[in-house]
Amino acid sequence: MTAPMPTFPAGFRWGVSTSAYQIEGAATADGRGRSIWDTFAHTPGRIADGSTGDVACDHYHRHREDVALLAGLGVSAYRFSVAWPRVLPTGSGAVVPAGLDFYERLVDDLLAAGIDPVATLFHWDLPQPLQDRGGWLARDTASHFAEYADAVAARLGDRVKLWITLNEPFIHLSLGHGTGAHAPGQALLLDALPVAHHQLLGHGLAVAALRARSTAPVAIANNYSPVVPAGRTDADRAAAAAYHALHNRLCTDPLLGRGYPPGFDPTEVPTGTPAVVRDGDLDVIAAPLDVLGVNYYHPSAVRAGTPDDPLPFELVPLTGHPRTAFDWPVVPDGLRDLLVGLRTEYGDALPPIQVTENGCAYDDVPDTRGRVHDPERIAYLDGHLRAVHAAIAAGVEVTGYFVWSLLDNWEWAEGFTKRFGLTHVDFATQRRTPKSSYTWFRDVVTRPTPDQPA
Ligand code: PNW
Repeated sequence: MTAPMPTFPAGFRWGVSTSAYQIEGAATADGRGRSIWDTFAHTPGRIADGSTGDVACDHYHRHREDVALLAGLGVSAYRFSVAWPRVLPTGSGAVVPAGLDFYERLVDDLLAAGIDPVATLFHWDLPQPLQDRGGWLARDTASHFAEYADAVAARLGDRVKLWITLNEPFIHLSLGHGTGAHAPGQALLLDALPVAHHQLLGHGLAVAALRARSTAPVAIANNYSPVVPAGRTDADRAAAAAYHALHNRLCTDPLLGRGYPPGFDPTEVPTGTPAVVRDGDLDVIAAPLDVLGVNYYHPSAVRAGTPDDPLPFELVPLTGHPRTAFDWPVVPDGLRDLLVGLRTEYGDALPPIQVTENGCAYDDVPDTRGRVHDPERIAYLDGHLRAVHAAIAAGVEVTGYFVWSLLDNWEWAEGFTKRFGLTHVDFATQRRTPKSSYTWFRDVVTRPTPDQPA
């Protein structure tokens, strides 16, 4: 780390992120219903190490210890998600107060520690009974999501400081319903596009529900991946444009009032069933956002597909960069290019941005004295923070940055094999050990800024 880290604007929000199914455990506590991830994880062959999130980091029973880790880190915000099946075990109908009690304790402990609670409402754990009625392929799921948002805001609307409706609707579409690598395990390719529309419709309806109960700002967290053509041919460039439209524009263009990108418009999905996109839907979806959440991990390289490929592109490894334990390329400048690119693409329609996830997996192991050294993670975060600063210097309004993740946790289809935490977790004992990246990030976020003397 060469030059000192540049200074961020006064009031910049520093945080870390987690999600419910990845850390909470307590899968049957206090009336929690089942989600599609319980079903998926308990299906043999779906998870790399055969594990489930039944216990995960046991955060449900250890949230005090985890709030103390947050306080020790010095962050001003914590992004967590609320498990829909804890609040509404069947997805709709009667609220289980005990489920909300847990989040109320968490939020109150955060506030007492001076940490802003940032609550995500849907981080992929759809109640299984809603999946049994069609899940996000069914239009009704959008209105059930708004009912759930109303129930959470009725309890926490006076204390949550930022709402995030959906986490990464594109990844939930593509991995959950396009390829089937994630729950609910459907491999529908582009026939899954109604899942995007119904999630975004649910988002728009939830925005209205949240605003009726809470004065806190409202956001959505999208995953973005700058797309690089694998070769110099026109066909590869066209494939890159197509993948950009799908990954980066499908869930951003309609939110910012532009409708769906050509080629991936759910209106065009051939069916004999009622129209997916109905009159007025696009207005609901384009409800003004206070913040755009940007989750960034890595760029994507694509080449043209062969004529019999079902999709107009093929993803290939992006070479020439260091790689994480997930085999994802480490490209810090991709984050600057992405942020500047959003500004260029959407201009004044772009709300202020907060980077709601950024981080990396490495095979972190405690040394003989129990300490965990993760210099690769420090280098990753250092590079990406400089990229955020460069984007701010170039005129992009970025008002916060959250590391994924506070804790090593249950990494979806990878089970416990991928460690993203600033804090090491021994899953056999639940012992938490802050890594050297935790200390490094603490030093970054607690530095005095010119406008905020120590
Ligand atoms: C995000 N990809 O998921 C999620 O929001 C987190 O829950 C997750 O733990 C984190 O990133 C790390 O994976 C992604 O294939 C899953 O590019 C897959 C991709 C990107 C993000």
